[in-house]
Amino acid sequence: MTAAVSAVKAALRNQAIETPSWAYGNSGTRFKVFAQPGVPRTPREKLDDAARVHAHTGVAPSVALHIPWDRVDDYAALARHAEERGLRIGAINANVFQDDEYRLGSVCHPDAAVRRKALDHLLECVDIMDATGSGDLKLWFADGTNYPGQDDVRARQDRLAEALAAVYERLGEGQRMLLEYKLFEPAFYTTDVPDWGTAYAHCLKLGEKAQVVVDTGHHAPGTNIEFIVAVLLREGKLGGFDFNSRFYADDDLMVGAADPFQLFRIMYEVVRGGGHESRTAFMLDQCHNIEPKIPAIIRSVMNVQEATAKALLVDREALSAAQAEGDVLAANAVLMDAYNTDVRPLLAEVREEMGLDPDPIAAYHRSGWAERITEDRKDGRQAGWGA
Ligand code: AOS
Ligand code: ZN
Ligand code: ZN
Repeated sequence: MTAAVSAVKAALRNQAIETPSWAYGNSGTRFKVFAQPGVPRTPREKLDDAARVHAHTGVAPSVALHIPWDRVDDYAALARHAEERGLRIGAINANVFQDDEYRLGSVCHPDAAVRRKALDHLLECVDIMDATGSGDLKLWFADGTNYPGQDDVRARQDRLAEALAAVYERLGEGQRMLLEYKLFEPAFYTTDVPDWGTAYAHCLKLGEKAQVVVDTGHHAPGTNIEFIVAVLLREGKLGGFDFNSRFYADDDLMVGAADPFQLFRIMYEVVRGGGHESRTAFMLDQCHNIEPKIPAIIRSVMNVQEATAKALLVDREALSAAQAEGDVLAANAVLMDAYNTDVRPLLAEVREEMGLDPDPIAAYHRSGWAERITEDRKDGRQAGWGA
């Protein structure tokens, strides 16, 4: 094995992909949520399922929580439940969009009382970080307006800045605030954090604990996401990803399903910028509405691994030489050679070296877990959106 291949394998072994608790629960569109057998009823059962994903892939050691969907009385006990299964609690996702009071927004709402309620929730999420050992607070705001003139767009930015500053103040040692942007939806005229520029401007003012999250489904069609990734990494402001695929808008389909080439281009910029060795969080933000959830999450983890392996295989020396010579076609060919490499045998080897089955999905199907949870979780209310 050449030194280069062993370095690629080491990077793949050390990769960590975070799975979202909500992906294990029932989900759907506004038209219909299709319930699936065996779906978890509690946050603990979501962690039990996440532990299966980690057991078969070896690279999914943390789980993002969503509060209040994952509300429990004792968060330290929940973290211990995770630990006993070889997991840790990842990002705490705040939810300031599901209550009636938030009709006109949360931290940007014109009424100070609503803003206070939203801020209290964000601060509570930092308490949960303390209790669970989580290092990241993930903030996505549904705030915005639907009609020109509905509210003062600049005043809303001031309110947002005020809330973010109060939360930033509360962060402890080693804790980060990750600010996620999204072009539109649920607001259709203005969104208060619509793009990476707005998120970056707020994070820059706040300080180094504040960083931007790139959700791959949150851009206008045709946006060059890898360029955003390159720029944010260069500025030390790429906090992490919410990975998923989109064909139309915020589809939340499996990462790498719609456009594996885009995922490769993103991962190449991550590798180029040292993001795979830094604290950049590689999180999934997906919902599995019609496909079986655990195998879909395993498939998503594998898709990220495949894109990463291809990105790591880019011959950087040959690429630099072609770029320096201005040889457009040769430079492009270097990237395409890496993208067109079948990395599945390499990943199978990596898994075997980690003591895992080379085919995680087949191993999951053989494990009997799906049959077991279908049997064990017959009674009680399944977890789903808002629960
Ligand atoms: C919403 O569109 C965002 O992607 C958020 O990350 C959100 O919190 C997550 O999708 C769960 O609803
Ligand atoms: Zn997201
Ligand atoms: Zn989203």
